[in-house]
Amino acid sequence: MKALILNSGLGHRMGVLTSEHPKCMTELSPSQTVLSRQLSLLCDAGIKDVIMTTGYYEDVLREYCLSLDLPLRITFVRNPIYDKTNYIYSIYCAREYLRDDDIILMHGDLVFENSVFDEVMRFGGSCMTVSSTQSLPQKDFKAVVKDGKITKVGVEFFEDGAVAAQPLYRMVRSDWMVWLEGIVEYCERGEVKCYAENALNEVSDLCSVRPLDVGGMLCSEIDTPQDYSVVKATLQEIESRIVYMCFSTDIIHSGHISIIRKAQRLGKLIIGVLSDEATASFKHYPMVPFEQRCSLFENISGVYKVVRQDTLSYKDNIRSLHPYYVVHGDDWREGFQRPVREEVCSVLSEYGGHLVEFPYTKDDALDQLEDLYRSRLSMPDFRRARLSKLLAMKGLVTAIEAHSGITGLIAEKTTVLQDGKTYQFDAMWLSSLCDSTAKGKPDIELVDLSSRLRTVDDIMDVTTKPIIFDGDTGGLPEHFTYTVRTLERLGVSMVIIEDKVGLKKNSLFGTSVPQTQDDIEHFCEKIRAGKRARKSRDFMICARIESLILEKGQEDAIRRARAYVEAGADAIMIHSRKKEPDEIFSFVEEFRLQDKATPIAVVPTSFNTVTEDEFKRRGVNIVIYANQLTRSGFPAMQEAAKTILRNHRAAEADAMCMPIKDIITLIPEE
Ligand code: SPV
Ligand code: MG
Repeated sequence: MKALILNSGLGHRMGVLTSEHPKCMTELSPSQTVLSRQLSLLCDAGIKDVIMTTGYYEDVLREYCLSLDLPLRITFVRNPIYDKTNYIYSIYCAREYLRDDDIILMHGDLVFENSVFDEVMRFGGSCMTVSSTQSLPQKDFKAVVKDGKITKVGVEFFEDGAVAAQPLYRMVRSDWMVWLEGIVEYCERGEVKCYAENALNEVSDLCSVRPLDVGGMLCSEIDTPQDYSVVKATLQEIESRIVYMCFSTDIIHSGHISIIRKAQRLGKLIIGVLSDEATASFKHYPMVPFEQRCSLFENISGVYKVVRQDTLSYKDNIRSLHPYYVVHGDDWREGFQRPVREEVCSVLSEYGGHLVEFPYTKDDALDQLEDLYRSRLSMPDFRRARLSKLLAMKGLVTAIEAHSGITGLIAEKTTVLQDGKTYQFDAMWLSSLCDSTAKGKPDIELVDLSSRLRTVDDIMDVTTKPIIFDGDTGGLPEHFTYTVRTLERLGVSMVIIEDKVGLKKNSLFGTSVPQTQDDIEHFCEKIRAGKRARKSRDFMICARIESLILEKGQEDAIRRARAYVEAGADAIMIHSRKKEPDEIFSFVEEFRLQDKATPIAVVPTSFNTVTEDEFKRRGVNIVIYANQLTRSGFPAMQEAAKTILRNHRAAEADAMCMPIKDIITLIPEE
């Protein structure tokens, strides 16, 4: 594609503005003229060849073009009788350069906003820009449109079907050749003072030039000083429009750069960088920390500003920045981001902002990098370290029990979008109760460590989230040291051991079964042994206090908590089987009087009405949903089994089952 820019004319209606140079060199801003703007747009669109007709102040024009130092091959073609002819003759002079390609034709005094040019470049076929929202100008071009095609262009057409038109054309070669031959004929019979469009009008039935309606967008010729001041002010307003995009990516690739470049063409680009927390909530823990992700974007030329976006929802940033445009790839029309998009549209509509969506380009190289990163997430060192990072980042983390590969996948993948935020569990709880139950065994430390580790391995095989391991009593201190090393090596983030000895029973039995609490010093010794065995700083040992379960009172619980922290516990867990959360709240309150830092874990199985927000407010850091998948899954299975038995066939159980198609596609093959 070549560009043809017509710059031969005198521009006499501009007065002093054109007394020393051609009209196209009129300044639009201290750093831009009409011509430099046109040429940069051509460069951005990847056009390399420009044919420029010259005449008036030709030397000044040539020198100016060279000084711009743009990556363009400009062929200057002089119209020797520019002062006696119209541009039809300039095109005639340049005809030999114009026969071999599609042509973008523009008058040298035409100023159009970037989006107009983008649409011209995107147009399939030949077109001329028109504006259906503009009233018909008295002196300027009108195009007459019939059956979607332009039949005539000129200043004299006020008839039905006429629309205001601007001399910016995209001409595919075959259509252009028809017009060019018309121009040649006109000029060779001496008709050199009319518009080139007169020649087009005679052959318009032999080519197909369609109107490209640019509505109210800026696309104007500058003929007079009045035009000049209006266009200049409009352009300034357009270029100061705020454009907003948000990114959560760790890696910037060519697809991002390309959409950023497109967004920059719409105005001043502000980039929102999604906070670590928001990113982790819907994707995965960011590989590159927030500050570094910000500086990635700050270092892209032409990015006006980088701001933080705290939620997946754009609402707050849109309300504070008031962008004229929000830009996004069109991939968010479907999937979990769809409600986010809908909210963006509704917030923008509050003040007349616009959403611009560019086609999403799938990038295989990026997908591979993401896969690589995802696989690293599951590597022991990465996975293990993530729990302490999440604790530091979020203040409160949630864990749900997992006892198999499939429950691990549920813990890993279940996502809920609510009020513009995405919610996921942060971690998995390797419950002794659920692991034993899945194996049909009682929760009495009967399932040995090797078997429990097999479950850990099954889960780790298909997930990336951090794991909190229910270590029961931890066994003898001498054994616990090995457990710590093994778990740590596997990539488990935390082991929780409870201060009980003898035959361990599940805490929720409370005092209805004999259970013995360890003595403080003995349990502290176990903690110390575990801490000595630990190799990495990010593996945590959490001491679980059973005083409330065994009705020993808060004082005992607090005394133990302090002793365990003193012995090196990285976190404490306080357990209760009361329906009301009061004893938990009162323990947390008292513990926090002296210790603000040590993370506190709770297992709200019985005191299940307390929300995560309330726990967080009261100083809790880890909420473990210890058995809900097991308790919901098994009754459903039992019911299906009973239904088959009752009916002596499976048909009646079908409604309670996942369709076969879904179950076989539930788990991806890679
Ligand atoms: C488990 O899930 O195995 C626990 C928590 O230890 S609880 O069942 O409440 O004791
Ligand atoms: Mg347990």
